[in-house]
Order: sequence, then structure tokens, then C-alpha cells
Amino acid sequence: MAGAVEDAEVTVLGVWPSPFAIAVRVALNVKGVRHTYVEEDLVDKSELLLRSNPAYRKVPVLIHNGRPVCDSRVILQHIDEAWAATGPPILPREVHDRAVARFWAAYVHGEIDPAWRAFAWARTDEARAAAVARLVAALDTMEGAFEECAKGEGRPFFGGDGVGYVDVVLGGFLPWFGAIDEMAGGHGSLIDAARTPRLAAWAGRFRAADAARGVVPSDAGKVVEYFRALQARWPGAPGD
Ligand SMILES: N[C@@H](CCC(=O)N[C@@H](CS)C(=O)NCC(=O)O)C(=O)O
Repeated sequence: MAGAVEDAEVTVLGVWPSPFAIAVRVALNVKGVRHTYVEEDLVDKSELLLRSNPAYRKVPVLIHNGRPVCDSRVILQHIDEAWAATGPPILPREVHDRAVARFWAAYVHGEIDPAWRAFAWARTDEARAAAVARLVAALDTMEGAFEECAKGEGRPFFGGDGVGYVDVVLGGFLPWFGAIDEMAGGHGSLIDAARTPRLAAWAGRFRAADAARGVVPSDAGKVVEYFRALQARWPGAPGD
């Protein structure tokens, strides 16, 4: 990557469709931090992952000069602080704007993440429909949050003029919204130009951003395939 920062050894452990790993990888790209990406197998985790995140054994993990940082939102804040002088900020600089961004990122993790897991591991059509309804309600709320975060008409991202904290946290889920549209069938699109016009336009811009290139999968069918294969090897919910 042109202008990439090379003063540190940075490795990300992830799986390619993980919303959380995507968020971290896009944020590193926003900052221009050169890093090595290591693809994990969630059913057969590497020793490095188990050693790096013994508490949760989950991806993503960022290993920065040999020291692991775990949990995507903690990692995103670490990236912002560790490379504060490099590239654009991930969290807004202004204190209140920063609190607002943290709130909406927490909302995504508090509403969209559990609904996504509920859909993925639902055993009945009713449970799947309830998860979709929760996702639709949360995305309708995020449609309203866009203006508050972007701070004014015409700003392209939740982060304003550039991709920021809420963009990467919500943007990581985009591949799954398409996959759920495909798997659920019948509810229309979770992000829809008529129902959520701001989010629909934002999603196109986020996917097209330089930092997202090659990191945000665009083929919903491949995400569905990954999920079905994981399900077959790992029946039952993996738990939070
Ligand atoms: N709250 C965590 C969630 C991480 C997470 O759930 N990662 C999943 C992959 S998307 C995982 O590693 N699952 C493995 C497991 O549950 O054992 C974060 O934000 O990083």
C-alpha cells in the first residue's frame, strides 16, 4: 500500500467473513498500517490464536510487535491510539462526537451482533423471522443515526468525510446482510434503497472506499457457502 507505515510488526488473526476482523483490517488500511493477515480455522484454531486470546479464543486478534490485543472494538481504539500521528483518525477528535461514535458502535454490537448470531444458529423459521425483524429494526435505527454521526447533509460516511469507527463496525456486517437476504428469502433486503436510503448509499460508498478494497467480500453466495460449511463442521451455536 502506498505510503504504508512500516515501523511496527503487525499481524491480524481473522477469518475472511468475520464482521469483526473486517472492521479491524479496514481500520488498518484507513491508517495505512502495513500488516500481515493470517486466516484462521474456527473449528481448528491455531496455537497462536489460543495463546493470544486465551480468554475468548476468538478472532480478531491484532498482534502488535509481538503483543496481542483482543476484541475488535478494543483493537480499533488501539489502532487509533498507537498510530495517532498517522493517517486520518478512526474515532472523531472532538470529545462529544467521540462519545456519539462509541455509542453507535456499541449499539451495533448490542443489537445487530446478537440478531445476526440468532439468525445464524436459529433452528426454526419463527426464530429466523424474529432475528430478521430485530435486524430490520436495528438498521432502521442506524438509518436515523447516520445524519447525527455524519454531521450534516451530503457527508459520505458516519465518520463524516472519511471512513471512521462506526463505518468499520457496521461495514463489517455488510457481507452478512447480503447473505441473510439470500438465506432468509422473502423479507426483501435488510439494507434497502426505499426503506433505508441513506444506509443503501453509504453501503455502496463504504464498499468502494480504498480501505475496504479486497477486505469486504461482495459475493453473498460465498459467505453463505462459508457459513454452511462451518455449520456442517460445527453443529450448534458457538456461543457468544
Ligand atoms: N466481541 C468480539 C466478537 C468476536 C467473535 O465473535 N469472533 C468469532 C468469529 S466472527 C469467533 O472467533 N468465533 C469463534 C468461537 O466462538 O469459538 C469482537 O468484537 O471481536
